[in-house]
Amino acid sequence: MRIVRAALHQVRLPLVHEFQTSSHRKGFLEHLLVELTDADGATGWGEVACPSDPFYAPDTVETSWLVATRYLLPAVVGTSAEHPSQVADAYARVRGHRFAGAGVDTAAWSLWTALQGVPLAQALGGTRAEVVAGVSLGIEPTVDDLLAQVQFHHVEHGYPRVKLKVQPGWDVEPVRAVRAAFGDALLLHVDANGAYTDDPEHLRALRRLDEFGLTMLEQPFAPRAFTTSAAFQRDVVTPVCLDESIDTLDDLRTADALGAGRVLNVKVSRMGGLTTARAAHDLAVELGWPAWVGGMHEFGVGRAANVALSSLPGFTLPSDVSASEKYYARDVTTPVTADRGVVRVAGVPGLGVDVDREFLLEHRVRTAEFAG
Ligand code: OSB
Ligand code: MG
Repeated sequence: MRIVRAALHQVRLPLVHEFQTSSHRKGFLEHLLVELTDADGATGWGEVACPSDPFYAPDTVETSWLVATRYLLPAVVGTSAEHPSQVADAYARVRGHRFAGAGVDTAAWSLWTALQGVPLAQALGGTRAEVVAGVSLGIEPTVDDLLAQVQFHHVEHGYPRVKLKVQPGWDVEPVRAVRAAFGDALLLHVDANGAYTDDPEHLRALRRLDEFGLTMLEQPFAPRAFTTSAAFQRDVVTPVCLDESIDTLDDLRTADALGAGRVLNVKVSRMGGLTTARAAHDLAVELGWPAWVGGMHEFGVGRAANVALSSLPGFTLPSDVSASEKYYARDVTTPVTADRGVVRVAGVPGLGVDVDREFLLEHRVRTAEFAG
């Protein structure tokens, strides 16, 4: 394929339910959509699912826009590639800024699979026709509000796995309440987004979570706190899952060597695209780490890529790929849907969803275009 044109669209969509993590609260999201066009006029889409603020990762909408418009898109326009995994070679000198790179890499995969006439999932090595999805629930104003959210998503919509955002002061109590109300059969885990430190009070609260049979404790400590995480993992039975700690394959090897965790959250955004996410899947299998696909509240473009990736055989735990409707009343693509927590993997060539260009343009904040 030869990439002759690229566009970057910043698009703002309202969220149906405000989402709060240990670091921020959001009522709408702005993501960037990358559109790559081949010499034959075919297009491929990718999503830069970065938060507005640098609280999850250093990346923000503004930094991703800057790096994509100044470095990534000018570098890829005019290049040819035999395979989508080669497209990132054009900007290999760029350090970090993986969210921006993820949008470009995903657009290259979706363009190439459309041109080849194969489903994205199949091209990635996927083997499943459907994937199991879980929901990620934010910090709520009260425990009762949280129980209502679990009731709605787990009981009424049938999502088999529930993940709760936690932070110091909102941890043992909400977990105990959810266990008491919904029982031990619920696949339950917590995600702290790195909000805990080795302060003895923090460690005491985290250790108390060990008694609730959680599937995992996701990212208790700061991204680079590998030795703190390793010391904690030696103390508890619950597996520590690493999210923010793992940007590269070397990070995963480091975590494995130190014993800093036992479960891997693979995110396309955090790892710079489908190419590295797929390689991380392979390495997790080799190292014996159970893995699953995480999300960043993606619009339909990134969500479809997450579903395709989730179909790989080493992703043995439910993914954060709930239906579009959990987040958006209307999406920029044909929606990703779930039936009792099961999402069907698209069997059509390319990404598997259609972009609604008219709706996208209605919600667009700005666009930059590149031709070569
Ligand atoms: O840590 O998994 C996370 C959303 C924004 C930032 C960080 C995270 C999340 C989620 C979202 O948990 C899960 C989803 O997209 O459904
Ligand atoms: Mg996480």
